[in-house]
Amino acid sequence: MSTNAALFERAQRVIPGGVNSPVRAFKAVGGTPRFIARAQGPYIFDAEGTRYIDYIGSWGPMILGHGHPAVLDAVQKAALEGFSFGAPTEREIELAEEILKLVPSMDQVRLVSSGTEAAMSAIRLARGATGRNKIIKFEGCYHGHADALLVKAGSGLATFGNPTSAGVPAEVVQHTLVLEYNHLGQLEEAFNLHGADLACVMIEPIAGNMNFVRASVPFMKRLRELCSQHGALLVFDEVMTGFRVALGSAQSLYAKAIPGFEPDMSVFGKVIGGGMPLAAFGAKRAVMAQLAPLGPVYQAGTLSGNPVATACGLATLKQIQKPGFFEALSASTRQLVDGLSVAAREAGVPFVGDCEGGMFGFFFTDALPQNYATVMATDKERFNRFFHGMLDRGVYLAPALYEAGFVSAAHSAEDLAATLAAAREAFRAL
Ligand code: HOZ
Repeated sequence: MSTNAALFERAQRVIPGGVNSPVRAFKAVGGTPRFIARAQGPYIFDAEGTRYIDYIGSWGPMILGHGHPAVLDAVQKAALEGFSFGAPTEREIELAEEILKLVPSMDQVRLVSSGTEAAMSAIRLARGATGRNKIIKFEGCYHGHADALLVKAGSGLATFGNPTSAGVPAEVVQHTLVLEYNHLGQLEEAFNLHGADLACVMIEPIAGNMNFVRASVPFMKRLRELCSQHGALLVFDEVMTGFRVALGSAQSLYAKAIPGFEPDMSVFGKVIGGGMPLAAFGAKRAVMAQLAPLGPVYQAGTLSGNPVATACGLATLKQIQKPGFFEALSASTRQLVDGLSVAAREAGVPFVGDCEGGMFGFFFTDALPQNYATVMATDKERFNRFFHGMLDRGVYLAPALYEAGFVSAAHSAEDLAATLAAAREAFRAL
């Protein structure tokens, strides 16, 4: 049997850093990444045969847990019919219909293969539809790794962003303005200065890439107003939150708090593919009509709407619509976050957590952070020691403090109790 350490060494010889996506390398927390051999329900098993209760769920897609029988059945049937045709299928229509039924802000949706591709295409469409170039994003919100979105704040609101990655020319991000999340003053000022040139504002309504931070209702309300006043499209990146925080996604939560609220465009991934490479972006018909082959905005993909991926996504979406699904998932997630908070308090550890639907986050600090800077000011060393304490006790949390966590419908009361027992020990050991 190969050990995780031996596999990591072997992987590093042939794959940069030994991983195909950086956070998997455990660089933030140190130690050896676990190489996963298989998964079932709420558990993953590494190459050494060790079982972990999984709170990553492939970074969100596995809302039903691993290997759900109905999903497996759909995928197996689809695979027998063919892996990829590069031609339209009826299943793509079914998946699009299902998504649109649950997200009334969109009339049409285009299926693609990854969240990065969906966000990148949404920006291009927003620019094509408005005839404007400038975009706003928020510090700490991650929208995949398209060049224009790998950007941090410039020196002021009149200056645009700086690339956060080598290989991204400054000219490519010269139209991207980066603002502080939840900062109303900056938002007003940015629209005053650039409103007439803005194609769109892209936002994670609940940011899942700086752990778990909600956009406040007043902030979202004002953002909606400003976008409407200035003719900029409000783009919701729901790759993480879509069909994960509520059946209607995060936008349904804001619509409850802000009468008539809806984004102009939405980006989805993760849950809609059920663990297969599938993502989507959608908007009202007039905007989507700008997209090729109808309109001048080009976008395409050999594996877009892949028949096996659409079968997986469709079967997953069917399950999450069963009566009581989100109530039960939300209750489990709430129980986890509340239980962790109690355990931390008993151990005298400053700790705060939040959750919505099946998505959660926690921080080693006293008050919930509202933006990237306050997330980064939380206690990283404590987080790292807690992460390893939990891993050693069979609980697999995200290996970086700036990532959200995910609970699945397969996590039982016993799994949650075992997690909290491990947490009590891990907090005491901090
Ligand atoms: N984009 C994910 C972090 N928010 C990482 C995905 C992965 O490593 O699978």
